[in-house]
Amino acid sequence: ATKKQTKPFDLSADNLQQRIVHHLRSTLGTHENKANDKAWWNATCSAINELVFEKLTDTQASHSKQDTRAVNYLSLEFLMGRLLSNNLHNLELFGEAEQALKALGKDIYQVCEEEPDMALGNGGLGRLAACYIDSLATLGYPAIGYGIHYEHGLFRQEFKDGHQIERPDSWREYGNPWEICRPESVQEVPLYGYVESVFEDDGSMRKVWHAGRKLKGVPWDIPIVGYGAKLVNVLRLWESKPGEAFDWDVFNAGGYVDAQSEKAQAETVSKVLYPNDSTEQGKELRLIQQYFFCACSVKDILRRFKRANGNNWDVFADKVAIQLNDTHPAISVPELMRILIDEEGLTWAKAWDVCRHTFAYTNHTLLPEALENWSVSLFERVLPRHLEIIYEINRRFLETEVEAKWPGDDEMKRKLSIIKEDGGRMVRMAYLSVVSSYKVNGVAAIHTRLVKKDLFPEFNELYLEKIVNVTNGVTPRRWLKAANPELSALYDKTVGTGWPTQLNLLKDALPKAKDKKFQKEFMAIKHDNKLRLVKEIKALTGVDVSADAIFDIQIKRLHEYKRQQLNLLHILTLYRRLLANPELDMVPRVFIFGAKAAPGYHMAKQIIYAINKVADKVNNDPRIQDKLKVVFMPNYRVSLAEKLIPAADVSEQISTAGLEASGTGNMKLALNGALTIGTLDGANIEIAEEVGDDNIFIFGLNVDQVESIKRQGYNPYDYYYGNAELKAVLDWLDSDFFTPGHPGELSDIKRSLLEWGDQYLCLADYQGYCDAHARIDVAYRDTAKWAEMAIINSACMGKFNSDRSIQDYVDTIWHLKACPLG
Ligand code: DL6
Repeated sequence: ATKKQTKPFDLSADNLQQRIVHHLRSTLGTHENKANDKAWWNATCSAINELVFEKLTDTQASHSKQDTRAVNYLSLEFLMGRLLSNNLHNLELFGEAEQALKALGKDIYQVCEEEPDMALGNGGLGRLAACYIDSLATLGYPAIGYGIHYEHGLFRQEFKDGHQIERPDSWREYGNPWEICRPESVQEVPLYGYVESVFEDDGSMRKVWHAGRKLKGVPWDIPIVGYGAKLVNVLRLWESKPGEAFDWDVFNAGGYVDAQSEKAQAETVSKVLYPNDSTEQGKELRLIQQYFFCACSVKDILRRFKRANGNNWDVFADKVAIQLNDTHPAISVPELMRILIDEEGLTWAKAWDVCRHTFAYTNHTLLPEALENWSVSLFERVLPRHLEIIYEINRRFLETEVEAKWPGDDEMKRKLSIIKEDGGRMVRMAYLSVVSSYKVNGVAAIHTRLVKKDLFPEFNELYLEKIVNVTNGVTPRRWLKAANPELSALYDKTVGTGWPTQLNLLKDALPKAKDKKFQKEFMAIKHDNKLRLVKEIKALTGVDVSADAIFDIQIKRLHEYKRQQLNLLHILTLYRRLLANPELDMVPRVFIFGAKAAPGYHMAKQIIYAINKVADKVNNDPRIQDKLKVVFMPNYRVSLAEKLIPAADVSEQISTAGLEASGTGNMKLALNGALTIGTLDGANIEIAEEVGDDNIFIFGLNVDQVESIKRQGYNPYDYYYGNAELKAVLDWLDSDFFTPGHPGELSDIKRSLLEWGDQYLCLADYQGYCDAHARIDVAYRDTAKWAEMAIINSACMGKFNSDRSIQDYVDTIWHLKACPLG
C-alpha cells in the first residue's frame, strides 16, 4: 500500500468552520440562526473556493510560464453532476468539512443535496468528458475543457400516469458558486453573410467573409480540481450574447422591443442542450451552437498561443492539441483553416499542415443515425466561407491522397468524398474529422475494431496507423471514493489509501475474496447502501422494497439498442411464472430502472410507459408476495446514479452486440461490487477479461453472430412461435391487463419486436437472457460465492480508471508533459 501523501491544503476543521461562517455572513448576508440549507451549501462552496481559485491562478501562471503543450478538449457536452462533494474529496478535505459543518449543526450529506446537478450533457459522451477533465487535472496535465454554458441542461423528467413529462432544468437560476465570468476574454462570432474575393495589386486574391450577424461569446470558467490538488485546470463554457454593434442602432431609433427580440435570438444559442443522445440532424440552431463554441474556443486557443509564441506557426502543433469529442466540434477544423489563411495570411499548405498535426477525433458511436451530415445548403447559408474551405479540403484529399492510393477509381472518390452527392448534398462531418485529424480513436477494443472494419474501412487502408483504441474509463474519485464512503474506507484499511489514483491497488484485496470476515464486511456495506436506496425509492416512487432482495439495476439513456424492453420481457416472464405458481422458489428481485428518453423518441417513451404500467401492477399484486418489484426512478442523473450504483447487486448491460461503443456505467457498477449480466459488447468484453468468465453472466449473440443472423435474414416470428413463454408475454402486451380499460396501449412494443422487424434482436437473445437470470438466481443463494464474485469484480476494475485512459491518450495521441504545481 502506498503511503498517504501530505494534504494539498492543511486546513483544520476549525479553520474551515470559521471560513464557512464568514461566508455565510459576509458573502451571503445571512446568519447561522436563519440560514437555510441552500445558504449553508453556498457558504461551504465559497469557503472552498478561496483555496480553489488561488490554485487556479497559480496553475495558470505556471502553465503560461512553462508554455508546454496542452490539450484542448472540445465537447458539446460536459455532464459534471454536483461539485461540492467531489471537490472536497479531491482536496482531501471532506472529513474536515464534515466535522466543521457538524460543529455548526449541519449534516454534510444534506448540505450537498442542495446542489443542483450541472446536467450539461445527455449521457455517456458527456459524462466521459467530465471524468477525463478530472483525470487530466489529477495527473497534472495542462488541459482545458471547452463547451457551452447552457442556460438549461438536460430536461428534468417527471412521470404523469406513467408517461415521461419533460420540465426545464434551471440549474443556475439562483447563481452558481463554482463559476467565474471572464469578460476580458469575450470572443466575437460571425455568422451568415457572404464571401467576397478581393484581388490585391500584386495579383493575389484573398477571401473576405462579410458576416450577416455577429454574436458575442462570454466565457465562464469552472475550476477543475485534480485529486490531491496537484493543479486546478479550467472548464471554459461559452455563453452567447448579442454582438456589440448591432442592436444599438435599432434601440436608438426607438426600436426597443425589436432590439430585445434580437437579444433573445442571440441568447437562444446557449439556451438549451439538445436532449438527444444521438445526433440532432439538420437543425440550424444545432449547427450554430457547434460553430459558436468552436469559434470561441479556437480564437481563445489562438490568443493564448500568440501571447506566448507570436506568429511562430511552426511550433503551433507542438504547443496545441485539440481533441474533438465526436464530430460535434469538427467545424473547428475549417475555422482554424479560415483564420490561418484569411486572417493570418498563411498558405493553404502551411495551414493544412498545422491542422493535420493539431486535431484528433474520438468516435463514440456506430449508430448510423448518430453520424452527423449537414446539408450543403444550410452550411452555405450559415457558414459560407467554411463551406468553401471544406470543398477545398475535399478536392485536395480526393485528387491527391485518394488518387494516389486508388488511381482512376472514381467510385472510390465518390465513396470517400466529404461531400455526399446522392440523395441531397451533405457534408459528412465524420469524414471531415478523419481526413483532418492525425489520430482517430474508438472507445473500447471491439468498438475500435468495428470502426476500422465497418465504419471507416477505406480510411483505415489509406491511413495505416491513424485509427487507434483508447478504452474508456471512469474516475474512481467520484464513482467510488465519494459515492461509496464505506467501501472506500474498507479499501483504505485493506489496500492502503493510494487506490484513488492507483486503482490497480484494489487487486491487493483479491486474496481476501474468499475470506469470510472480509466477505461479511464487503456485503454489509452493500446492504447498508441498499438500505439507503430503499429510503430513496420510497421517497421518489412511494414503493416499498426490501434490501434483502436482489437489486437488479439498469441505468442509462432509454434507447432501443440498449434494450430496456428485453429487461421488461424478462420481468413479465417472471411475473407470469409467479402468477402460475405463487410458491415459485425464487430470490426476491427488485428491478430498478433509471433512464431519460429523448422527447421526440416515441418508442423510447413507450418503453418507459410500459415499464411504469407493469410496475404499477406488479408492485400492487398481493398474489406474488413481494417476490418481484419494479421501480422506475424519475429524473435519472449523475447525483441519482451516485446513490444507485453503490446499492446494485446486478448490473444490466444488455445492448445488442456491436452497438454499444463502450459503456461506462458497466465499469462504475462493477467497481462498486455489482455483477454484470451482459452481452459481448463494448467494454463488457474487457470487463469479462479482467474479472474472468466465471464472475460475469454473459449471454446472447456476439458481434459475428449478429452479423450472420442479419445476413441470413432475421425473422422474429421464428422465436415468437418457437417459444411459448415468449409468445405469452408478447401477447400480454396487447391485452388491457396492465392498462385497464385501454387495451393496445402497450402494443407498439410488441409490434416493434415482430411486425417492425425487431431491429435490435431482442427475441433472438430472449431465451439466453432468461437463462442467464436463472443462473443469477442460483448464484445469489450461495452468499459466500456471491460475495467472492462481487469482491473480484470490484477489485479487478483497475484498468477502467479514467487516469489510465488519459495516460493512453497522452502516450498515443497528445504527448503531453505533466506540469503539476510546485
Ligand atoms: O464513449 C462514451 C460513450 C460510450 O461509453 C457509449 O457506449 C456511447 O453510446 C456513448 N455515445 C454517445 C452518443 N454519441 N454520439 N455522438 O453518448 O459514448
